Amino acid sequence: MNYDLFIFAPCLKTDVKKVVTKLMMRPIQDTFPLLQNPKKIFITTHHKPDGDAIGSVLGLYHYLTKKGHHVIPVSPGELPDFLMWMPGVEHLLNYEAESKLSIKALKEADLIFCLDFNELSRTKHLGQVLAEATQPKILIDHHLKPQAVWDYGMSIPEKSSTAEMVYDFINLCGDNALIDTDIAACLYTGVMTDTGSFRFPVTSANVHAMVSDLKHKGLDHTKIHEELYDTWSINRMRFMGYVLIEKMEIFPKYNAGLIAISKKDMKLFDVRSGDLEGLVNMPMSINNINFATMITERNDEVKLSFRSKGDFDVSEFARKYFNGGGHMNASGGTSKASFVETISNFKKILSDIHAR
Ligand SMILES: [Mn+2]
Repeated sequence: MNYDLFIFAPCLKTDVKKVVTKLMMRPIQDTFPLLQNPKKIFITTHHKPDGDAIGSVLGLYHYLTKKGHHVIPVSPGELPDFLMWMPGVEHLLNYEAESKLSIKALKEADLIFCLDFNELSRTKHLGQVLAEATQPKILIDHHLKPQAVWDYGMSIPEKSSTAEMVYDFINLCGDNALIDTDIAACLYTGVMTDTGSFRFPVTSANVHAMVSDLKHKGLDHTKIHEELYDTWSINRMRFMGYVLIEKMEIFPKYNAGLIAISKKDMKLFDVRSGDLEGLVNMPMSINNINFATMITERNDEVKLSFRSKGDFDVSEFARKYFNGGGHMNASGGTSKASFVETISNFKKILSDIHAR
């Protein structure tokens, strides 16, 4: 493993009001002295958590608990059903449903771990509470361009997943031997879902070496794959068929595909936002399509997800046009315009880009 990756160029923290800049985000190794004796540790992740978010949180939860710490894992909101099997999921607090308990845990915590996001706003309502918390904040994340609010951390966009980075963190701590089947299941879920089952370019030799190690520790990968991908409801499958026939537009000239789903569509099939997982990728299974977008109507905003193949940077695209960000080949954003307006805005941008 190349530990050089863990040595950081210091990044600047800018306090806009006071125009004070200070050096920060010390390397994760600097947290080791803080973890020498039992601590109260709050772990959280992004809103609408996915397999990597919950896999990382629970993987780290099991590890730090084994080390004798008192750990409270908190999700900013509800979990999708396909993650409800995960070991330790019963210990997770849901900030939206259990905000008092979550805030109490945060106030009592000595340390705060933030996993799989790098802007506080990604935790939605929890963001303000986190911003006000004065305890050391530790970042483990692989998204581009982190906000400068963390005291310690690893921010490595080249990493496949936050789960891979939690694995690296455990190894850095010299605790590879503590990885058991629960930790292995959590970390495998994160790395498998974030690499599209080991097909995306971020799937490095290190990822396969990690999985090999997890297999040696008793990982049952078939069971995990079935839990994640073979537990659809009948409605979800029929909804997928409906979307592909009625709601997908392909623009061969632009090598692009668009799926747009309204609240009405979802109601029609009684599906929830977790059931949309993976749908954005579908257009990219079509020959010559290398840019896919999904626009979904939510209660308070319109959400956009972007995927690409090759060197079209969708994190830049999301940042430039839709107040978003993410990774080079997978990103997301939002729009304050209506659902219908957002669709036409998007199409306009698509044709403008190609007119240039
Ligand atoms: Mn991730």
